Amino acid sequence: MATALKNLSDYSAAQFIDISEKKFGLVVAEWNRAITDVLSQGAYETLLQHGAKPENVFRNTVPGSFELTLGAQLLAQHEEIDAVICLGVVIKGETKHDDYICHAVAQGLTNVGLKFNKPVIFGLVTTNTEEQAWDRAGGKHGNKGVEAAVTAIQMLGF
Ligand code: DLZ
Repeated sequence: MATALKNLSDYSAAQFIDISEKKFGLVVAEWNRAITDVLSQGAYETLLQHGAKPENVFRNTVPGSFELTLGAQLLAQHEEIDAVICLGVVIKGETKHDDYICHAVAQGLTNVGLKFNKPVIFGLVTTNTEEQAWDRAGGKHGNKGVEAAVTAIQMLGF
C-alpha cells in the first residue's frame, strides 16, 4: 500500500477516492448467516456504489467468526488484493465464548493488516441479542457491512 504524504487541505472522504481499479476481498462468517448475508450485501453494494467493479470484489465464507482471521490472511497474502473486509456476528450466550472470539478476531485482524500492510477491516457485530444484531444489519442502527466497506475505501485513500 503506497502512502502519499498529505497536507491539511487534503480531504479524503470515501466518495472522492478512486477505487475503480481496486480489488477487495470479503470474508463472511456463516454463523448467524441470515444476518451476515445482509452485512455482506451491504458491503458489496457500497463498494459498487463507490466505483468498484463487480469482478474486482471477491467473496469467501468461513464457518464462524473465529475463522475470519485466517480467511483474511489467505486473501490478504494475494498481492493484487488491496483491502480485506471481514464480516461476522457474535451474539452473547451463556458462556464467555463471545469474549474469546471477539478478542481473538480483533487481535488477529490487526495482525494481518500490519503483516501485509493493507487495510483489513473489522466488521464484526457483537451484541447481547439477535435483535440488536439485526438493528445493525439494515435496522435502526444502519448496516455494519456498509460501514466496513466505507472504512476500507477511506483507508485506501490514506
Ligand atoms: C462456537 C460459536 C459460538 C458459540 N457462537 C458464535 C457466534 O455467535 N458467532 C460466530 O460467528 N461464531 C460462533 N461460533 C463459532 C466460532 O466462531 C468458530 O467457528 C468455532 O469455534 C470453530 O473454530
